[in-house]
Amino acid sequence: MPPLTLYNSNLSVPCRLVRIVAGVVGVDLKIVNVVPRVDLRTPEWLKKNPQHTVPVVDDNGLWLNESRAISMYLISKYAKDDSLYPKDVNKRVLVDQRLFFDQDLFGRLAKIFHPQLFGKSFDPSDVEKVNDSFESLSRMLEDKQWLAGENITLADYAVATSLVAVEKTPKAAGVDHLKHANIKQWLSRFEDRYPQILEHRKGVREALEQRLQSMK
Ligand SMILES: N[C@@H](CCC(=O)N[C@@H](CS)C(=O)NCC(=O)O)C(=O)O
Repeated sequence: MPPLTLYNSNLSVPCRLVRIVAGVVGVDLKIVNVVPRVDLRTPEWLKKNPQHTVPVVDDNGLWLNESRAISMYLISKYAKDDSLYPKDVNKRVLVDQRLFFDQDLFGRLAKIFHPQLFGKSFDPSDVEKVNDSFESLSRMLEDKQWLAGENITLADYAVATSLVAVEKTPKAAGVDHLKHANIKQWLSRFEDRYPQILEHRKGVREALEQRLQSMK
């Protein structure tokens, strides 16, 4: 199978999810780094991805965007079984429910980390919204090993990856998901199962440092 192409930014947490899921299901990715706000706004690119965001995946002419949708696709098409994203709709809906939560969680985190990339400051009231999401996440994990059902699923990969974005939040915001014992224990269980997440955390930290240096 020829490799799929991922249009990527090392600073992008959604790109990390696609790289993680591809690795877990055994799909080779050719990674092409782009600067989305510059490269993806040409008329040609906007036909491929009207949202001008990374990640974008080209699977031999099939153009995909939205990290969670790409992940569902990679698992449905290439995984050896359906454990990460079950075919049984009664199980799948639990994963979907968490993935929609995850999309919202990432959006809330973005309101804290995004302004600094453009030399602006975050609005403190947005930190409260992130903390509200952490409280919800903690309740979801009460007496649970994993986020959706008995086994690790795409929901765990997606939320654990979104939490990598905490690395991008300014220290002054005081964003700390590890204050919640349920989140801390689940994340440590996740890291035991998937230690590569630590490399992605480091990669995002380094990409952020480079970006902030380049703005000086
Ligand atoms: N919901 C999207 C979010 C993607 C996203 O926000 N990508 C950012 C980088 S993390 C981007 O490409 N921004 C450039 C832009 O919006 O022009 C996903 O999960 O793929």
